[in-house]
Amino acid sequence: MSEITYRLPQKRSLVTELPGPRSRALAQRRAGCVAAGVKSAVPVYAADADGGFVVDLDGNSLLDLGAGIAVTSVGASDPRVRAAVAAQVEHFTHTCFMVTPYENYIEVAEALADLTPGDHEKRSVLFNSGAEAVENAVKVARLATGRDAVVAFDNAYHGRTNLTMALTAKNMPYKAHFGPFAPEVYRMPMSYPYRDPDGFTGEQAAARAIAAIEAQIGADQVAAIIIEPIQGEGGFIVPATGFLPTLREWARTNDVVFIADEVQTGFARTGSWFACDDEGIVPDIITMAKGIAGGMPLSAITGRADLLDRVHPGGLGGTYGGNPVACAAALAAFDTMRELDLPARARNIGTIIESRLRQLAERTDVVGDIRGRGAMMAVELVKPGTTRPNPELTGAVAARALEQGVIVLTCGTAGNVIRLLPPLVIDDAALADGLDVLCDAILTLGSAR
Ligand code: PLZ
Repeated sequence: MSEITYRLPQKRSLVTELPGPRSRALAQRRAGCVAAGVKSAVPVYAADADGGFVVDLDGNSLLDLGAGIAVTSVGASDPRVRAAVAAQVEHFTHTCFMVTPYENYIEVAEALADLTPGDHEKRSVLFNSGAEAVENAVKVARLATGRDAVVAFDNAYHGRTNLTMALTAKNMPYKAHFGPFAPEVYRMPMSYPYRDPDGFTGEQAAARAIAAIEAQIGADQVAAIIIEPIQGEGGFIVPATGFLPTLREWARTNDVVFIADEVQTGFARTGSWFACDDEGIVPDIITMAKGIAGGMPLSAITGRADLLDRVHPGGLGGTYGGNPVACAAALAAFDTMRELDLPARARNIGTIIESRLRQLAERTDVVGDIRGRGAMMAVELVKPGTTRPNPELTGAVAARALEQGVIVLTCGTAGNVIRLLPPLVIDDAALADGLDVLCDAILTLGSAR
C-alpha cells in the first residue's frame, strides 16, 4: 500500500467570514441566472479541492466530510485521475460509443465484471448519472421478464427523473408537484432496526415485505425489486442482518430481477468494493455511479449476461454514455482504490468515526442511533430522551460545523440524520479534527435544546 500524497495543505483555515466577499458576489450573480430550484448545501464557491479539503474563492480551506455526496472517494484531484484525464483529452473527448467505439469503454466493462459481486458471466452498459443507470436497469428487467411491476422500499432514493422519482420515497424536495409519476411502482416496508419493534429480525422484516408484495402485486407480476443495500438519502439505514439475503432468495425463486442500487454505497465506500459483498449478496443487476470515476460523470449497470443480452441491438445507449474522458478517469480511480487499498481505509475510517460518535452518545440524549458501515456513517438525532426526529437540531448542527469550516451533509426522510462520507484519502488528523467540531456542535446545541 503506497502513501497518499496531497497537493493542498490538509488543514482547516478560515481567513474571512463565511461566505466571504467573493462567494457573496457570485451568489448575487447566480441569483440572476441560475434557477432557484437548484440549491447548494454550502454558501461558498469552490476554487480548488484536494484530499479532504475544498478551498473557496476567498482562500478559506474547508474540511470536506461529504465528498460531493460520496463521489470523490479517491479525493477531488487524485494524481492518477488527473493524469489519465489529461492524457485522454490530448486525443479525443468524444466520438459517441454508438457511432465510433473505443477501447477504454471496454476496459471499464471488463473491470466492472471483475469488481462487482458474483463470478457469473456479466455484461455492462455505461451511462452518465445514477438515475440513468437505474432507469436502464428497470428497462432491462421489464424486457427480460415480460412483467411490469417494480418494487421499491420506504425511505428509498433512486433519482430525479420521472421513473426514478416514482421509485424515490421522499416528497419534499424531490417529488412534490412534479407528478404524475411512472406507473407500476410499489413501495414496501424496509427493515429499519432503530424504528422497527425490538428484536425484529432481518428475516421477519423481509417476510413482512414479501407478504405485502404477494398480497398487493402478486409474485408473478413483479419484474424487479430495487433496493439500496444501505439506504443513502433516506438516512443511512442499514437493514437488519438477514433482510437482504431473504429478499434476494425470494427474488430468485420467483424469477424476479434483484437490482442492487449501489450508486452511493459502491466502490470501496463501505469497506468492501460493494455493500452487497458484506452479506454475500449477488444481485442480478447492480447500478453504479458517484465514486466510479473520481468525479467525472459516469454511471453503469452490470448484470447477468443472459438478462442484459436479451435486449435487442440499439435498445440501450445514449449520446454521452461511457464518455472516453470519464472512462479514462474510472480506470485511474480503480487503480488508486487498489493501490491505496481504499476498502481497508474505509473500514479504518468507519472505526474512527464510530468510536468518536459512541463517546458522544454517552454525554447527550439527542443521539438516537449511530449506524453505517465503513466510510458511510451517520448519527440520527432525536428530541431529547425520545425517538422523535429532530430535524431542527440536525440543520443547526450542520450550520454550526460549517461556520467552523467543516462541511457535513444531512439526510433522512425526516431530515434528522447527519451523514459522514469523507473522501477515503482523508488524513487521520483532519478526520479527528472534523469529528471534534461535529461532536462539539451536537453536544452544545443538543443541550441548549
Ligand atoms: N441512487 C442510491 O444515492 C444519488 C442525490 C442528490 P444521480 N444521490 C444523491 C440530489 O439531491 O440530487 C443517487 C443515489 C442512489 C441513485 C441516485 C441518483 O444518482 O447521479 O444523482 O442521478
